[in-house]
Amino acid sequence: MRQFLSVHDVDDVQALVAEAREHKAAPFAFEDLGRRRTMGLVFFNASLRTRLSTQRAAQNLGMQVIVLNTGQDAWQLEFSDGTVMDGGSAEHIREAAGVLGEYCDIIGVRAFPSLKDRTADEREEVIGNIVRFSGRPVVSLESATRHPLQSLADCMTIEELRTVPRPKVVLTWAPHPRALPQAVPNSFVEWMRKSDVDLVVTHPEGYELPPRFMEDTPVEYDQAAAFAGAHFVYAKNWSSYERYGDILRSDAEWMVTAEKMAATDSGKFMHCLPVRRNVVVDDAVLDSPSSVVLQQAGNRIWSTQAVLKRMLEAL
Ligand code: SN0
Repeated sequence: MRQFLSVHDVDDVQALVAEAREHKAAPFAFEDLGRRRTMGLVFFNASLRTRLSTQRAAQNLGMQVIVLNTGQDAWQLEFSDGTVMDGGSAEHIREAAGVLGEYCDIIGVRAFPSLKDRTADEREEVIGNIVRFSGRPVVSLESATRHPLQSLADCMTIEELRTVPRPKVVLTWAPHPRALPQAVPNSFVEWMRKSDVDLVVTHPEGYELPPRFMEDTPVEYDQAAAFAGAHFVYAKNWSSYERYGDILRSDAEWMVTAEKMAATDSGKFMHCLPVRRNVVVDDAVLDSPSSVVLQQAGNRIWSTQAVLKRMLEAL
C-alpha cells in the first residue's frame, strides 16, 4: 500500500480488518519489519488517540517515531504558491514537506478543515501538498474530509462484536457546543458501505452529509425510528455541510440516552472520542456495559498496525 488517505486505497476492507485482528492477537509478530525506518507524525491539530495509537503501532513494527506539532513548535507555514512571504509565515509548505521527506520513510498528517471555505477544505491542500512535496508515502491522521484510520478501527470493532451476520448500524448525529468537521461521519459511511451491514444515518434536517459519501445510504430523520432494532449506535456531532460549518440549532433532544438505547437490539454504543458527557451521550450509556468506546479506541493500535505493515512492505 503506497498511501492511506481513504477507503479507496484499500482493495479489500474485510482482509485488512482480518489482518488488524491478527496484530491484536500477536502484537510483535512483525517487530523487525520497520527496523531502521522512521515514521514522522505531523499534527496541525490536537490529538490523543491518533497520536498515541499510531506511535504504538509504529513501535510494535520496530519503527522509530518522530512527532511535530506545528501549532506551537514549528514555523508558521505558507500554503499558497507565488506569495511574497513578507507577512507572518516563515516557511513554505514546499520546503517544509520536502524536509519531512528527507527525515521520514512514512509520514502521518492531521489537518482539520477550516469549516469556513468548503471548496478550499475539499481540495485537501495540506495533506495533498505533503504528498506532493515530500515524495514519501502518507497516512491520513484525519484530513479535512476523512478519518480513515478511525473508520478502519470502527469496522474492526463491529466485526469483533457483531452477533448477527448483517448487523443494523445506526450513525446518529448528536448535539455539541462547537462546530465540528464532517470527516468522521463521512469516513464512517464510506467504510460501512464496503462492509456487510445495514447502515442507517439519522440527523435533524439541514445536517445532510455530502452526497458523494452518502450515495444511496438511507436517511431517517426520526431518531427513535432509526434506533429501533439497532445492533450498533454510532454517535457523532458534525456541523452542517449545506450551510457549511454552521451549527443550525442546539437540538439537545438528539442526545443519546439510556431510554433511547432501550429501543435497540441490545445495541452497542460507539463514539470515536473525545466525547462531551451529557451533551452527546448521557453518563448512563457511557458508563454501561453497552458502551464499547474503549475497545474502539484500543483497536486504533491494531488497525493502524495493519496499515503501516502494508506500507512498510511497499517501501
Ligand atoms: C474532532 C472531530 O473531527 O470531530 C476529532 C475527532 C476524532 N473532534 C473534536 O474536535 C472535538 C472537540 C471538542 O471540543 O469536543
